Amino acid sequence: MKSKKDSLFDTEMLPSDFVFDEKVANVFEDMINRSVPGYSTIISMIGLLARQYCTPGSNVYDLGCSLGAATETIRTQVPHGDYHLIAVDNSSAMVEKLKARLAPPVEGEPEIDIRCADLLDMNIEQASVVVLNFTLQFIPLHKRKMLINKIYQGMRPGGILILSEKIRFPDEQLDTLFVKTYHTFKEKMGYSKLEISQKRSALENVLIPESLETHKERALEAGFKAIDVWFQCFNFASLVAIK
Ligand code: GEK
Repeated sequence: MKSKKDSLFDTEMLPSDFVFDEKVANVFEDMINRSVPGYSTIISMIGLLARQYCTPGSNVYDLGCSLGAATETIRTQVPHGDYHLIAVDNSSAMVEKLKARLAPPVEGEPEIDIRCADLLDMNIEQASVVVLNFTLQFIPLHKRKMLINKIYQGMRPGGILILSEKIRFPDEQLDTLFVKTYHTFKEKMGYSKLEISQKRSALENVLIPESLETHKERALEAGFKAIDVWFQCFNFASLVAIK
């Protein structure tokens, strides 16, 4: 079913923090496609990456799966069905919607193990592919190191972590340039100045971006052998880290 149009912030409202509730789940597909430059490209490429890295008998995790876009692309792209695909989100509205809209697996594809849980409490084990597609940015800063360490510990050697994030730039001038350009992008995608500014305020305490350097250092400290950016558009980037 096609997502409804996101007009959640189009009338003046009292400031409050953004939450992933039913109202957001109902418009999520439209919201993320019009708010994250390159989102659909990133989703397709996650499929191509998973295809190469998903090993027989392993677990594949989509952490903060929302409506399961990454999960679905993995399921269709990985050429064998010998793996366990786990999609996790702590928003019950997202999980219910995902369960309702998910097509049953075609022959040879695995069932999807959908869980409504806090990813911080999840056991990660025998993972060949772990996806954090615009999720880490919502995890409190002081818990991020512990999470990346846990993911690393739960991965098979040679496994891949795909980490997509909104990023900030240490250079103030560049940061301003990218944020401004991003807001122009949102206007081009049909959002008004009021919608852009109200959404920005709602996300201020909830979505905390970090620099690429911070993400890279944290992954290397956890033990990952290599990490680099494979996609970037303004202040949005996706990285791969190899164990
Ligand atoms: C996609 N990956 O379409 N535990 C589990 N889920 C969480 C937690 C947590 N602690 N914190 C936030 N979430 C998706 C898009 S959206 C990105 C991810 C965005 C979930 C939250 O409920 C939401 O569904 C998701 O992380 C972030 O490929 O909205 O910008």
